[in-house]
Amino acid sequence: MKRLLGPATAALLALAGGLTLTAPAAAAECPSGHFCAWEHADFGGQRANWSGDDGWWEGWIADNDSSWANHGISGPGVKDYVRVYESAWQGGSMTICLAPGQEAGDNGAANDRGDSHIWATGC
Ligand SMILES: [Ca+2]
Ligand SMILES: [Ca+2]
Repeated sequence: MKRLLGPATAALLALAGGLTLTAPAAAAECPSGHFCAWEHADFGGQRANWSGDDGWWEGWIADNDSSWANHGISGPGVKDYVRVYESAWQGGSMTICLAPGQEAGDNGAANDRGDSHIWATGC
């Protein structure tokens, strides 16, 4: 029964009903253990997801990231925060940093700027 009530179902309901996607907490569909970034705000459009670091995002998501979710798994000494940077290989400024479990449906300062990210022990 649990599977029937998953995020895919919610997304279908939202599409079918024309409901707003004003999201409650933990609304983003992002695999456990992954950092996800979407090309549009509110977790819309194509999604990129990574379980590890990436110093050079693919072209379609680089400078096109508009919402983010950190579904990393926490634990003692685990790098469970995600830092996103404006240039490749953690160059330039940090555009956004997500705590474990944190989701951001939009962020004006970080919008369409990310080029790389690393997992870290803090922001
Ligand atoms: Ca975008
Ligand atoms: Ca950039």
